[in-house]
Amino acid sequence: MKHYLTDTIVAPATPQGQSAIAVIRLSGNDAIAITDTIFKGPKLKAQPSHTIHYGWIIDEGREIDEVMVSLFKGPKSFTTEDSTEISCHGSPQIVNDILNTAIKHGARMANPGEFTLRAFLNGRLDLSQAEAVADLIHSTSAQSSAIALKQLKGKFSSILKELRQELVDFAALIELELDFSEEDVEFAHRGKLKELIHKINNIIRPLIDSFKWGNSIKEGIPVAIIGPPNAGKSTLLNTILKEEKALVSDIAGTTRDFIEDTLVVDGILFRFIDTAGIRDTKDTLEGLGIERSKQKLREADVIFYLNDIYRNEDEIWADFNQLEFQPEQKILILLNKADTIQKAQADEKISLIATKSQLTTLAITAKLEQTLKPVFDFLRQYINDHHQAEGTIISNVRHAEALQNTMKALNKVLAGMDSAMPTDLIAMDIKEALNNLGTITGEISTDDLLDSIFSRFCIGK
Ligand SMILES: Nc1nc2c(ncn2[C@@H]2O[C@H](COP(=O)(O)OP(=O)(O)OP(=O)(O)O)[C@@H](O)[C@H]2O)c(=O)[nH]1
Ligand SMILES: [Mg+2]
Repeated sequence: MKHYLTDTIVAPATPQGQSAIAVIRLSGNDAIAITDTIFKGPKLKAQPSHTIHYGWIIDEGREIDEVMVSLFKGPKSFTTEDSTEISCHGSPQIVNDILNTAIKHGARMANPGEFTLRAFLNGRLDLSQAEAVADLIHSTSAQSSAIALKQLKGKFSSILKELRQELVDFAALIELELDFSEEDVEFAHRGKLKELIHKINNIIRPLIDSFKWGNSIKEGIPVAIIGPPNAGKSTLLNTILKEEKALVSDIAGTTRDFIEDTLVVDGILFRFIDTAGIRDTKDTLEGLGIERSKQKLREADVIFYLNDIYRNEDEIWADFNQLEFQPEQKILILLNKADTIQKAQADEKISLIATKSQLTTLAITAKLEQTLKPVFDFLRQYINDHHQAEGTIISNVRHAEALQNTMKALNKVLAGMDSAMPTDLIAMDIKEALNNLGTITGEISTDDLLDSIFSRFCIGK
């Protein structure tokens, strides 16, 4: 078991680069003493916690910067340890000088996420809350930060901890039965255990189901733009992103590899993916690109199927039917280059395709942003149909897997009871469920798990 230390760590808490203010934080047994050594101002050790002090950072008599120091005395700090935060001028040179001075006087450069790791190890946050801190920092839309904030507040953790405690109580009774095995007693009421398992399953099933939406919100809902070459897929991507992201030309087969970027629509992150035009080809490279288009088609939640509006509708329909869609995918048919035909003709085309496909069909001019409003309305409708205002949404793949494994183990317990399996085997499955539940909040954790979680954090968090 690796030993996590209480030595004093230091790191910048603000990004590299020039800014009005930069913050450097220290945490650990000597955080206040080290800061006192390098700070010309009031003696921090003698000051009350949660106060802020004006002074200078000094390195062997040399003034480095005029700063404000915030003082947090343990256990009422983020890490629960003694901590200080030095707010200095936001120059990379000053930040480096202050870091080096702190290190010279006994601090150590913090590892990524080490402040939050300490908060977890010292019981200030559980593991899922610590992960929520990282999610919050990395969130790129109003919805993903809302999910992270909810998780940080600990509702999800407290639900799981309560369930786990109830199961622990049963496990203890079952263990007791094993101790008295030759006496054939039943301490753990089987009917009540079944009830509890059904209750747990009923709570974790919706959590597992919420993961797909939660993950899409976190990573961006994938929208694949698919269609034959030259339909204007890259043009559409560029107009949506308001950026010349993809190369556009009248040569069929311009886009060879997929190109993607994200955009927030009504607080939800979408990932728009432009793909190579799908057609029969003998060109090896183009063929590889088309394979990737089909892969993106499979992975997408939403599909924009794009075609030239003047193309024969039987051909559009035949091509459409060649594609393999997944049942839960939402498809929008777009007939592009509406600027090239009369409105009446366009309307007729739309109604033909819409009747055949029973799908929303829109005429657009991909290069004109003002024609795309109905496309964004379609996405808004998609959000409305999927958004769960109530209930907890999980967005972390680790949590989803642990919940699935919990449910698997619990179903084994149920099956075991129904087939009168020996108590010791049932006890093993209960333990398996407890372990899985425990890994989410970190009641059960290993160094490897902690390393893999916290190494993804930024330095200084
Ligand atoms: N008139 C008109 N032309 C358009 C429109 N959208 C795209 N085009 C033209 O259609 C041609 C093909 O556009 P792209 O965006 O490169 O088409 P693509 O679907 O990405 O084509 P590939 O990458 O080859 O699969 C270009 O000459 C565009 O200028 C539109 O709304 N109206
Ligand atoms: Mg293209």
